[in-house]
Amino acid sequence: MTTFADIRSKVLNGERLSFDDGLHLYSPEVDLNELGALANVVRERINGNYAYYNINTHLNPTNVCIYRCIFCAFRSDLKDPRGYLMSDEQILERGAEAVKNGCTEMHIVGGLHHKMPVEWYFNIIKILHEAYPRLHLKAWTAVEINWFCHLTDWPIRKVIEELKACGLGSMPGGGAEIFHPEVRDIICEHKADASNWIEIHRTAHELGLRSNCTMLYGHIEKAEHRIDHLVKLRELQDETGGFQTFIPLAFHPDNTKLDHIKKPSSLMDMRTMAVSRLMLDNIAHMKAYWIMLGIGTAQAALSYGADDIDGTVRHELIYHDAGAETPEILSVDDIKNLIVEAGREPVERDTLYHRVVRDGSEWQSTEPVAVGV
Ligand code: V47
Ligand code: SF4
Repeated sequence: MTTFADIRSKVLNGERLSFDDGLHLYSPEVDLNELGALANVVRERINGNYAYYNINTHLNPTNVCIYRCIFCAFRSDLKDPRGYLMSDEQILERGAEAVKNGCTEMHIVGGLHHKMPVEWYFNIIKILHEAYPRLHLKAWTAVEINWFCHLTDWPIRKVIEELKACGLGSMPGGGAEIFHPEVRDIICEHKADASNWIEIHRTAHELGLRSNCTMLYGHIEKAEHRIDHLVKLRELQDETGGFQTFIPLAFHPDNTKLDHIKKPSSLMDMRTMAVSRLMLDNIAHMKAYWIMLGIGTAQAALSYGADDIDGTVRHELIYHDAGAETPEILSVDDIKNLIVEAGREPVERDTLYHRVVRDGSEWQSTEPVAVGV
């Protein structure tokens, strides 16, 4: 029978936790503060006292989506007046705004539009990269890549190679949701399944792209589904080492088909961050996405396993459509202050975790941030 004391000694000796250990960490008999303190040991072993942030912006070129994930408040039907599709001019304006505001990264994801050909998605990367070559384009989740394979009939490798040639810099971690089919078949039955999602990230890593990974929790899944998900991510990371950051995403129910479910409590958010830090012993960074957690919980999470707070985040829609009450943007000073208030040292990073040094409106990426994973 697993005990917390056994788990603590494993972690302190640098041993890997098993599926059953992970499950035990979700049981109410494990004290949250003790769990957080253990996750904090690992967090500080890997990232010291640093807490990373970046200066970034989001672009969601369309919200029209052929899929109907039941947790999603962002999507729109083709004929719904809420539906939008951005023009090339609007997209380039967003690029100009990002560069003017000192952004180093643009995070691009959106719906799978019923009518738009694959060239439209590729062209977004191409025109932004041509106009703003220093802006890192972290774009298209595995779900979108899977859709591009469907539209072109090309293998995953060719789709990613073409996107790289257009200027793709890395891939965000969205679309992972919960891998286990008992949950996935209910919440997003049509989209890329677990093996597709994993194969796409494996191929991206083989082609030299880094990517992130996520888990959407706090809806219909149980602890065993969450641990299964984390173990699957850990296995791929053992193979490729290509994941940079894990982002646990708390479900926001407003305006979704699951609006009868209460959003997870802050205590659940903290527990999930800590369990993730302990299970994912081979992923360097854990992100407390402040937009989704709220600022207070994100600050506290910096002592429960998290070492990254994402960025200034302009134009976020996915969480705000689903009822997030956080501001739509934070200034760089706000971000730095919230990190300092949490007792950590703020470090601006670029998407690939190089330290960013600024001099007025100029910026340079310098050495990789120190990581002990
Ligand atoms: O895949 C959608 C989630 C994801 C809701 O890679 C929802 O750096 C909660 O992946 N409540 C997209 N979650 C966002 C994402 C992300 C965010 C920040 C940084 C990075 C990164 C990636 O958002 C989707 C889905 O899991 N999502 N609707 C909702 N109502
Ligand atoms: Fe479409 Fe993504 Fe929303 Fe699913 S989560 S309905 S794929 S926009």
